[in-house]
Amino acid sequence: MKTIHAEAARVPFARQIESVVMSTDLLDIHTHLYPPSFSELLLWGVDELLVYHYLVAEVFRYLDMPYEEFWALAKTEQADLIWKELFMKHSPVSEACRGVLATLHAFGLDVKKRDLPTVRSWFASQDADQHITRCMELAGVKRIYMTNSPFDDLERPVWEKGYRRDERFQACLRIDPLFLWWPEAGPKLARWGYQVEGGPSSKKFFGEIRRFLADWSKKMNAAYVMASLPPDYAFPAKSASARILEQAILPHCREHGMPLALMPGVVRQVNPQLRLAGDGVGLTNLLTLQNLCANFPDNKFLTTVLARENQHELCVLARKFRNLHIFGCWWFTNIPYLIDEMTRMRVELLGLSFTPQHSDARVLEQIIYKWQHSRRVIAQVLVDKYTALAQIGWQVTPAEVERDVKDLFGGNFQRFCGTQDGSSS
Ligand code: FIX
Ligand code: ZN
Repeated sequence: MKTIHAEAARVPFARQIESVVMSTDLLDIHTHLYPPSFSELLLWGVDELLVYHYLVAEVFRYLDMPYEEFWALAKTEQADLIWKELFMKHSPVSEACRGVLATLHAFGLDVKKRDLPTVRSWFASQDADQHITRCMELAGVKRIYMTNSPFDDLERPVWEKGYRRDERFQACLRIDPLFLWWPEAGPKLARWGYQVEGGPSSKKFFGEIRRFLADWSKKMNAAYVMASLPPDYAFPAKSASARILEQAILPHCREHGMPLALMPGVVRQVNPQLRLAGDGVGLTNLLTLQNLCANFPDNKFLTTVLARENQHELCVLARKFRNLHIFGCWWFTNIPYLIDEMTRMRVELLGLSFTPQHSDARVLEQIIYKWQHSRRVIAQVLVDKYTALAQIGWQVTPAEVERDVKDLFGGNFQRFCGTQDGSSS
């Protein structure tokens, strides 16, 4: 009898929640997208969608051609091959394949025709700038957070020339080389005029790295500093990298009130022949993050971890440290099956005090499918949780649902960062 009553209450209630989750505008707090002023760094269109590194990894499950032969093909030829193998010769059921079709479908393109040339010409007729706005509208994205690396030789000149801000985009300072590849980053900093030649034992060293971080944070007006880390990254440690973190990066973040986004768990280039598609995943030792949160309570850590097996421990850490904000279902975990599992686990352990998703889009139009798919899963989790409350007599009001969803879709993140409008200014 009770179950029937709960089910009856569920239907209109569920629709209302779903519609709030599907339509609330959000902040996409980590992507690899750029405004048009970064010219070729902004990737968009069906060929880019098809040669996305997620699909490159998948197509090699079927291809037996040598890797080099694939890389020697022109982009359209690679896209043709991926289309043929992953969409025509097999049904496109993987999340990345389904994502391409969901995106085309959202533009009103008729995917059942399986007509790649027509799709190509439709994209060719789009104006990049207007297309960005349209994609953001379709995805319900208010602002796109970029990944901006001064170490990237294509990107750095754009900043140095003077980038005219595009309100749709927010910069974030990416500094992986400082963490991991000091032998590579050091000579570069020296070349750019920072006096780091003496190494960690010289008096100026850490101050000069801080000067580098301050210069670039300012130039970019960056919302946060970020880096991905290998699973075994250790802190505290005697390594140069751990000392740079303690004596330059963390003080910089404290001084400027910037969170440090740490993304551990990636094992770079487990198969270098796959190039960008060749990175893997490993189980992270989260003691490093625990040490950081415990020893630096005045620093704020934004974290997403790559391995599924780390997700529970990460939630428990977030229960212990309020200077830790969990975000997103990153990369290999950005599949509905795991988004569902992770979001339920997070809600059950943390309530609503996290940011459930980011898109990590590398190709503009991906924001459409990544958000559409994630929103559906998040909606279902919320429906279940609010229904469970209704069954014990607690009815959330429509205004409360809207409040909760806004928090999940950017409000929590902004509060954690200490910004009201999602920018660092
Ligand atoms: O390190 C990162 O920010 C990763 O998200 C990317 O490098 C990765 O290649 C990716 O696109 C994952 O979605
Ligand atoms: Zn990323």
